[in-house]
Amino acid sequence: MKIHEARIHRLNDADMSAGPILYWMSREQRVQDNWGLLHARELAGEDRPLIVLFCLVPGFLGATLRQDDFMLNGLAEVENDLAALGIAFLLRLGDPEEEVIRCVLEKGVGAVVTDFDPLRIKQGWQKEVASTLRVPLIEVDGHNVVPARSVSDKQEYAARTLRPKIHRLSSEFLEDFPRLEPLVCSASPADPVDWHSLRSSLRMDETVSPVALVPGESAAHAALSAFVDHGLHGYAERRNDPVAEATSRLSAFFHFGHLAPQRAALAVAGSGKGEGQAVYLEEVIVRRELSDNFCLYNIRYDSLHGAPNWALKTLDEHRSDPRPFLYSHEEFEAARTHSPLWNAAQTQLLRSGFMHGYMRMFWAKKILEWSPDPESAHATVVTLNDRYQLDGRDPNGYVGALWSVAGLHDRPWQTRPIYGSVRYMNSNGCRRKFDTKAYISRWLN
Ligand code: FO1
Repeated sequence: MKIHEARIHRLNDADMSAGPILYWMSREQRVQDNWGLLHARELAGEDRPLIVLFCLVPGFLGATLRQDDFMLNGLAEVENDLAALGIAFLLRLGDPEEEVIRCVLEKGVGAVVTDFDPLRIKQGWQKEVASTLRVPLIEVDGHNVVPARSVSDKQEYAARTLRPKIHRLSSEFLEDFPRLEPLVCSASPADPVDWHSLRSSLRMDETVSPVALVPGESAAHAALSAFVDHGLHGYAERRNDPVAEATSRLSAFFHFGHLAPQRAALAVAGSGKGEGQAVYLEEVIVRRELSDNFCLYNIRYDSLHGAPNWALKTLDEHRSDPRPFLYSHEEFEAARTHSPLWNAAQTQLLRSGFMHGYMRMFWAKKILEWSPDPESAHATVVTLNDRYQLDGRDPNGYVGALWSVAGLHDRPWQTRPIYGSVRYMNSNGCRRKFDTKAYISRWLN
């Protein structure tokens, strides 16, 4: 079955040669609903082996035991599911630029397929590999319903400018996935990964403990069906209520690729549950694709200077406004501020690796208000988000940080101290939305 051409993007112009097809798995760590793996399977056809390679980079962008544990457990499930289809799974420790080339030479690989990922680190790996390889390196967008490279060729200003482009194309791209077929021509079975010795060899930062959420493709599908069955109706009202915990909590499964956002969109679109559907589809398609669009076209996506000029100007004009409260990075990290509500949010983050979307905005905006300057505020938001969120180091997180601190994809509001015309939020706003007392006692006692 041919996958949609627009999902495929050649990263070099080498010709395919004989030998196995290699799928270099990175962002989409799942077996089914994976356009990159489906394309690699299509290239393998009936007469070539197909090998899947994951390059494990210890301490990737500051990842701790929390994220690594979640990811490794998910990869163990990938190894099992691939074996059942006669597809070898290799895991190599170290620099992907070297490991991919080594694997290609070792196995006599004829072509390599890998995942689209707008993050600078991934683009760098792929560029390096594409220029060294003598065989094709083919990028497939397995993360977006409408491929990021097709939906727009520039940084979009806001959801309202991207939404019509997505709506126009979604009927063409919101298609169901074919099942991944077992391999006909299996490679010699690879030795199973020795997960135990791998873990002991990794210098994982154990100061951030694993979380209760069960990782992996099957747990992700269970979470999706639970959300569609119970979380969708009333989603429109309750999605901003952190006590109701009404959100889909699928973000960690999307981040590690255990679940395709397209699968979630298909399940929700097909659920027939009217009111929550439209709101959720806006988030899982438009908002998520807006984040990939921003990171793809703005290399300063993880810096304050990736923010729109109007916001940088207004924050600069208010740089020397008095700060009634000031906290250091360590005080924020330890949830030691004067605000019980803010401390409850930070405690939820420290303990559960998750913070509800609405609280994330309040939490980040207060860091802007209580930091010495916008640059250090933004750095604190990104550092804490990436260290403690299970879904940190993700385009969604970088966009969320800049939306909260510096008005990205938002508009100017009435001016006030410190914020300038960046949107203000406070605990009264939270109190209007949900039972803040219940939330505080849930996390502070
Ligand atoms: N991707 C990889 O290809 N190799 C890794 O070792 C790796 C580790 C990792 C740890 C934490 C984390 O949050 C993400 C990690 N990723 C890794 C990237 C992840 O797979 C996603 O592709 C991106 O972070 C999302 O753009």
